[in-house]
Amino acid sequence: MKALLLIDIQNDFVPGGALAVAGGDAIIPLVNRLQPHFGLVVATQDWHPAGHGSFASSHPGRQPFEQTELHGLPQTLWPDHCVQGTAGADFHPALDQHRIEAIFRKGTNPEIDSYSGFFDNGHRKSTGLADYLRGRGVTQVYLAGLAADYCVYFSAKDALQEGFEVFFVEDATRAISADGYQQARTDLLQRGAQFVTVAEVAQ
Ligand code: VGL
Ligand code: ZN
Repeated sequence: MKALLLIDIQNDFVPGGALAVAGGDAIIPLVNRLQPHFGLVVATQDWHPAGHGSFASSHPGRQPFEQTELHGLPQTLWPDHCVQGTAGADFHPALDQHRIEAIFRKGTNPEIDSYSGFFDNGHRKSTGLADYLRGRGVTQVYLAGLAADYCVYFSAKDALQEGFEVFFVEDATRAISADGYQQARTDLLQRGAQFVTVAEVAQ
Protein backbone atom coordinates (compact mmCIF):
# COMPACT_ATOMS: atom_id res chain seq x y z
CA MET A 1 0.00 0.00 0.00
CA LYS A 2 1.39 3.40 -0.98
CA ALA A 3 0.72 6.72 0.73
CA LEU A 4 1.24 10.27 -0.49
CA LEU A 5 2.69 12.66 2.12
CA LEU A 6 1.99 16.33 1.39
CA ILE A 7 4.53 18.34 3.31
CA ASP A 8 3.73 21.88 4.50
CA ILE A 9 1.78 23.18 1.47
CA GLN A 10 0.95 26.35 3.38
CA ASN A 11 0.52 30.00 2.41
CA ASP A 12 3.70 31.15 4.15
CA PHE A 13 5.83 28.87 1.92
CA VAL A 14 4.55 30.18 -1.43
CA PRO A 15 5.38 33.53 -3.11
CA GLY A 16 3.80 36.33 -1.05
CA GLY A 17 4.22 34.30 2.16
CA ALA A 18 6.54 34.99 5.09
CA LEU A 19 9.06 32.25 4.14
CA ALA A 20 8.38 32.04 0.42
CA VAL A 21 9.95 29.25 -1.59
CA ALA A 22 10.50 30.35 -5.22
CA GLY A 23 7.97 28.60 -7.45
CA GLY A 24 6.31 26.97 -4.46
CA ASP A 25 2.83 27.60 -5.85
CA ALA A 26 3.72 25.83 -9.13
CA ILE A 27 3.64 22.44 -7.38
CA ILE A 28 -0.01 22.67 -6.39
CA PRO A 29 -1.64 21.52 -9.67
CA LEU A 30 0.91 18.67 -9.76
CA VAL A 31 0.13 17.63 -6.20
CA ASN A 32 -3.60 17.68 -6.98
CA ARG A 33 -2.97 15.46 -10.02
CA LEU A 34 -1.02 12.97 -7.88
CA GLN A 35 -3.64 12.52 -5.16
CA PRO A 36 -6.12 10.16 -6.92
CA HIS A 37 -3.29 7.67 -7.52
CA PHE A 38 -2.92 6.87 -3.81
CA GLY A 39 -4.94 4.80 -1.36
CA LEU A 40 -3.98 7.20 1.42
CA VAL A 41 -3.16 10.92 1.41
CA VAL A 42 -1.74 12.53 4.57
CA ALA A 43 -0.62 16.13 5.08
CA THR A 44 1.76 17.82 7.48
CA GLN A 45 1.41 21.37 8.71
CA ASP A 46 4.16 23.55 10.20
CA TRP A 47 2.33 24.93 13.26
CA HIS A 48 4.41 27.24 15.43
CA PRO A 49 3.29 29.18 18.49
CA ALA A 50 4.02 32.94 18.31
CA GLY A 51 7.57 33.59 19.57
CA HIS A 52 8.87 30.18 18.47
CA GLY A 53 12.58 29.65 19.13
CA SER A 54 13.30 29.16 15.40
CA PHE A 55 12.18 32.72 14.65
CA ALA A 56 14.94 35.32 14.30
CA SER A 57 12.56 37.76 16.02
CA SER A 58 12.89 35.67 19.21
CA HIS A 59 16.67 36.40 19.32
CA PRO A 60 17.42 40.13 19.75
CA GLY A 61 19.96 41.38 17.22
CA ARG A 62 19.75 38.29 15.00
CA GLN A 63 18.53 38.22 11.40
CA PRO A 64 16.59 35.61 9.42
CA PHE A 65 18.76 32.94 7.72
CA GLU A 66 21.62 33.33 10.20
CA GLN A 67 22.88 30.19 11.92
CA THR A 68 22.71 29.75 15.67
CA GLU A 69 22.19 27.08 18.30
CA LEU A 70 18.88 26.31 19.96
CA HIS A 71 19.09 24.25 23.17
CA GLY A 72 22.16 22.42 21.88
CA LEU A 73 21.05 21.88 18.27
CA PRO A 74 22.22 23.82 15.20
CA GLN A 75 19.41 26.12 14.10
CA THR A 76 18.79 28.30 11.07
CA LEU A 77 16.87 31.38 12.15
CA TRP A 78 13.72 31.94 10.09
CA PRO A 79 11.35 34.82 9.53
CA ASP A 80 8.20 34.40 11.65
CA HIS A 81 6.13 31.86 9.70
CA CYS A 82 3.23 29.40 10.04
CA VAL A 83 2.04 30.88 13.32
CA GLN A 84 -0.87 28.83 14.65
CA GLY A 85 -4.23 30.17 13.54
CA THR A 86 -2.87 32.76 11.09
CA ALA A 87 -3.62 32.81 7.35
CA GLY A 88 0.03 32.03 6.65
CA ALA A 89 -0.34 28.68 8.43
CA ASP A 90 -3.41 27.67 6.38
CA PHE A 91 -3.05 25.20 3.54
CA HIS A 92 -2.85 26.94 0.16
CA PRO A 93 -6.41 27.55 -1.07
CA ALA A 94 -5.75 25.74 -4.37
CA LEU A 95 -4.66 22.54 -2.57
CA ASP A 96 -7.36 19.91 -2.99
CA GLN A 97 -8.03 18.79 0.60
CA HIS A 98 -10.91 16.36 0.15
CA ARG A 99 -8.72 13.24 0.00
CA ILE A 100 -6.52 14.21 2.97
CA GLU A 101 -7.40 11.73 5.74
CA ALA A 102 -5.09 12.97 8.47
CA ILE A 103 -3.04 16.08 9.23
CA PHE A 104 0.08 15.86 11.38
CA ARG A 105 1.13 19.15 12.95
CA LYS A 106 4.70 19.88 14.01
CA GLY A 107 6.82 22.68 15.44
CA THR A 108 4.47 23.30 18.35
CA ASN A 109 7.19 23.10 21.02
CA PRO A 110 8.73 26.62 21.21
CA GLU A 111 12.11 25.18 22.28
CA ILE A 112 12.82 22.88 19.33
CA ASP A 113 12.31 23.07 15.57
CA SER A 114 10.68 20.25 13.69
CA TYR A 115 11.40 19.87 9.99
CA SER A 116 10.35 16.23 9.59
CA GLY A 117 6.73 15.15 9.75
CA PHE A 118 7.88 12.17 11.87
CA PHE A 119 10.11 13.61 14.65
CA ASP A 120 11.39 16.91 16.01
CA ASN A 121 14.94 17.90 15.01
CA GLY A 122 16.38 16.26 18.13
CA HIS A 123 14.51 13.00 17.44
CA ARG A 124 13.10 13.29 20.96
CA LYS A 125 9.39 13.19 20.25
CA SER A 126 7.49 11.32 17.58
CA THR A 127 4.41 12.79 15.92
CA GLY A 128 2.95 9.28 15.57
CA LEU A 129 3.06 9.47 11.77
CA ALA A 130 5.14 6.30 11.28
CA ASP A 131 2.82 4.19 13.46
CA TYR A 132 -0.21 5.71 11.75
CA LEU A 133 1.16 4.73 8.32
CA ARG A 134 2.06 1.21 9.49
CA GLY A 135 -1.41 0.86 10.99
CA ARG A 136 -2.86 1.65 7.58
CA GLY A 137 -0.70 -1.00 5.92
CA VAL A 138 1.58 1.50 4.17
CA THR A 139 4.95 0.23 2.94
CA GLN A 140 5.72 2.86 0.28
CA VAL A 141 5.80 6.59 1.00
CA TYR A 142 5.78 9.21 -1.76
CA LEU A 143 6.72 12.76 -0.73
CA ALA A 144 5.79 16.11 -2.26
CA GLY A 145 5.56 19.65 -0.90
CA LEU A 146 7.77 22.36 0.62
CA ALA A 147 10.57 22.90 1.10
CA ALA A 148 12.57 20.21 -0.76
CA ASP A 149 15.78 20.92 1.19
CA TYR A 150 14.16 21.18 4.65
CA CYS A 151 10.87 19.61 5.58
CA VAL A 152 10.55 17.28 2.58
CA TYR A 153 14.18 16.18 2.94
CA PHE A 154 14.00 15.52 6.69
CA SER A 155 10.67 13.71 6.30
CA ALA A 156 12.15 11.49 3.58
CA LYS A 157 15.18 10.68 5.74
CA ASP A 158 13.00 9.69 8.69
CA ALA A 159 10.69 7.65 6.44
CA LEU A 160 13.72 5.64 5.26
CA GLN A 161 14.91 5.18 8.84
CA GLU A 162 11.42 3.97 9.80
CA GLY A 163 11.71 1.26 7.14
CA PHE A 164 9.45 2.64 4.41
CA GLU A 165 10.33 2.50 0.74
CA VAL A 166 10.70 6.19 -0.15
CA PHE A 167 9.88 7.97 -3.41
CA PHE A 168 10.69 11.67 -3.71
CA VAL A 169 8.41 13.26 -6.33
CA GLU A 170 11.02 15.68 -7.51
CA ASP A 171 8.93 18.01 -9.71
CA ALA A 172 6.27 18.33 -6.99
CA THR A 173 8.73 20.04 -4.61
CA ARG A 174 10.72 23.29 -4.61
CA ALA A 175 13.79 24.16 -2.54
CA ILE A 176 14.82 27.19 -0.49
CA SER A 177 18.46 26.77 -1.63
CA ALA A 178 19.64 25.03 -4.82
CA ASP A 179 22.94 24.03 -3.16
CA GLY A 180 21.17 22.74 -0.10
CA TYR A 181 18.89 20.68 -2.29
CA GLN A 182 21.80 19.09 -4.20
CA GLN A 183 23.34 17.97 -0.89
CA ALA A 184 20.00 16.66 0.33
CA ARG A 185 19.42 14.79 -2.94
CA THR A 186 22.85 13.13 -2.82
CA ASP A 187 22.28 12.11 0.81
CA LEU A 188 18.83 10.64 0.08
CA LEU A 189 20.14 8.66 -2.90
CA GLN A 190 22.87 7.18 -0.69
CA ARG A 191 20.26 6.24 1.88
CA GLY A 192 18.17 4.45 -0.76
CA ALA A 193 15.45 6.92 -1.73
CA GLN A 194 14.16 6.88 -5.30
CA PHE A 195 13.52 10.06 -7.29
CA VAL A 196 10.45 10.04 -9.53
CA THR A 197 8.37 12.53 -11.52
CA VAL A 198 4.64 13.29 -11.43
CA ALA A 199 4.28 11.87 -14.95
CA GLU A 200 5.75 8.53 -13.80
CA VAL A 201 3.45 8.31 -10.78
CA ALA A 202 0.22 9.65 -12.29
CA GLN A 203 -0.25 7.43 -15.33
C1 VGL B 1 10.22 24.64 6.79
C2 VGL B 1 11.89 26.05 7.49
C3 VGL B 1 11.22 26.27 8.68
C4 VGL B 1 9.70 23.73 5.71
C5 VGL B 1 9.55 24.84 7.97
O1 VGL B 1 8.48 23.46 5.69
O2 VGL B 1 10.51 23.29 4.86
N1 VGL B 1 11.39 25.23 6.56
N2 VGL B 1 10.05 25.66 8.90
ZN1 ZN C 1 8.88 26.19 10.58
